[in-house]
Amino acid sequence: MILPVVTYPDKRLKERSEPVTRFDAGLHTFLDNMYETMIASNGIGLAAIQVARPIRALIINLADEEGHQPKEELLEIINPVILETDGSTFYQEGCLSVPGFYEDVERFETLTLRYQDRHGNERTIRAGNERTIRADGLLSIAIQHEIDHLEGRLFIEKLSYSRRKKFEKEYKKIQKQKK
Ligand code: QAP
Ligand code: CO
Repeated sequence: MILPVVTYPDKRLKERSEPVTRFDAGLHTFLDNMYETMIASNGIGLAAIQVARPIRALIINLADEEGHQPKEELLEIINPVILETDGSTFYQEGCLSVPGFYEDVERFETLTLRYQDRHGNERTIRAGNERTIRADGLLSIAIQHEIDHLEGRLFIEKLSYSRRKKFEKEYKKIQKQKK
């Protein structure tokens, strides 16, 4: 089922999401619906709050070199915790909740992440543990972007004052064109 995507300036996007405690069929159906919604909207990442559910769940499905997005590559990340970060990098980000606007944002270059899968599987951290990701490149950026959603933060809040003003102006224009 495709769910409606909450868009800026909807106040719900500022909400802090709560930890997932039940890894049941209801969660699995919801994650499946998130995936369907993300693909239908041409997205590569989606946090639960973007479809109006304030829970600490996000999905990421990056495209490969051929531009394909195989479902086998889908990452379902529940209750994530960033353990380590390193470096800094810029990338022109977008967001399904801020349609039509893209701007350069600074992020950590690499990070180590601990999270749970849809079954709640999580283990103590050891090198090479399958529930710990060492992410770089676009995956690292996508993880940081989506975890920000869990804290009620949008990428546009990371822009400088002047770029933020430019955004507000452009976004109004984009919104008008849609009507
Ligand atoms: C977050 O973003 C992200 O404006 C995912 O009209 C951003 O999927 C991950 C999208 C940067 C890594 C790097 C945006 C689709 C999709 C739009 C998205 C639009 C249609 C954004
Ligand atoms: Co987003």
